Amino acid sequence: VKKKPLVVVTRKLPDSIETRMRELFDARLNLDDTPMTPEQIADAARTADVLVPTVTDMISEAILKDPDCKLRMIANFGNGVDNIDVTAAHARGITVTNTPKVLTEDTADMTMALILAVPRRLIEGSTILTEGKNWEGWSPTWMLGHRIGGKRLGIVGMGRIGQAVARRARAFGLQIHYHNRRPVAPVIAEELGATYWESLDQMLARMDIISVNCPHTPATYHLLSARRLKLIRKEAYIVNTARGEVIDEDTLIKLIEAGDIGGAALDVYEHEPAVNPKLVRLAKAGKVTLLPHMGSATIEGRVEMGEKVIINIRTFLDNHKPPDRVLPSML
Ligand code: 8YV
Repeated sequence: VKKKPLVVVTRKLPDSIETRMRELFDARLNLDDTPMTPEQIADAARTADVLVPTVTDMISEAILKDPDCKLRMIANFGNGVDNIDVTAAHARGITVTNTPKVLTEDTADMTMALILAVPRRLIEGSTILTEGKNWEGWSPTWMLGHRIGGKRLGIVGMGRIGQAVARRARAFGLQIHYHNRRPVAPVIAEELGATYWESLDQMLARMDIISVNCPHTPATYHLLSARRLKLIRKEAYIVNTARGEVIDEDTLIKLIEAGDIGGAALDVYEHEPAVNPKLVRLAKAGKVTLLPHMGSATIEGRVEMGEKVIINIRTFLDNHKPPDRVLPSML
C-alpha cells in the first residue's frame, strides 16, 4: 500500500473537514486549537508533505530555506497569504494555495456592518443598555448619528471583496469611489456605479468613509501612511476588514485622538492579537468600533474554506494544477 501523505494542520478546523482529512490523508490535526509555536511549525515543515497554516502562522523564509524542509505544498486555510513567504516557497518549488471566493460575501457583509456601526453609533447604543447606564427614554435629540445615504465611500482595493462591498454600499445609497492598481472593467464599474481614482491621495482627501479591502503585500504595507492619513477629512472615518498592516495604526490613533479623523471601525490590527489600549479607550469614547478579526467568521464559510483546502491538496497530489495556486507574480 502507498503511504498516505502527511498533512499537518496548524489549527482546529470544522469537524466535517477534519473527518474528511483523516480519511484522505495521514492528517495530523490540532484538536485543542493551541496555536503552534514557530519552533513547532519549523519542525512540522521538516516532516510534513503538506502544511495547512492559517493567518496566525508565519511561514517565514527561515523555515522555507532550512535544508531539512520537506514541504511540497502549503495549502493556506485563508485568503490572505501574507503569513507565507510566497517568494521563498516558490524558489524552493513548494506549491502555495489559498481559499479565495468562499469568504468574499461574508467579509463584505461584515464590512457593511462596520460601515453602519460608527455613524449610527450601534455599539455605543448597545453598551448604554448592557452596561446598566441610565436610559431615561427616547428623546428627539439623543444618540443622533449621521445618515449613510448620499455619503461618499472610497474603497481601497477593488478586488472581489471590494466589489462585493461596493454592491452592498450602493444599495444603501452610498456613492461609490475606488482606488486600485488598475481600473476594473468598464462593465463592472458601470454595474457598481463606481468612480475610479488613479490617485489614492486625491480620493482619500474627498471621502466621507474609507474602506480598506486590499491584501497586505510589501507594496501595501502602510499604504495608508502617516502622510496619507493626514489627507483624510476631519469628519471622515475608516473601516478596515483587510489587514492591520495596511494602515499606520499609531498615526491613525493620534489623528482620531486629536479630532483630525472622525473615527474608525476595525476588524484587524497591526500587531494582532494585541490591540492597542488607546484604541480601546477610543472605543469607550464612541470614536471607534472594534471587532476581533471576525470578517469571514461564519460556520458556512469555514466549511467551504476547508473544502477548498482539500481540493487544492488532492489536485496537487494527483499532479494537477491546484485551482487556487498562488504565485509570487500574483502578489
Ligand atoms: C481568515 C482572513 O479568518 O482569509 C483571510 O485572509 O483574514 C480570514 O478571513 C483567516 O485568514 C484564516 O486563516
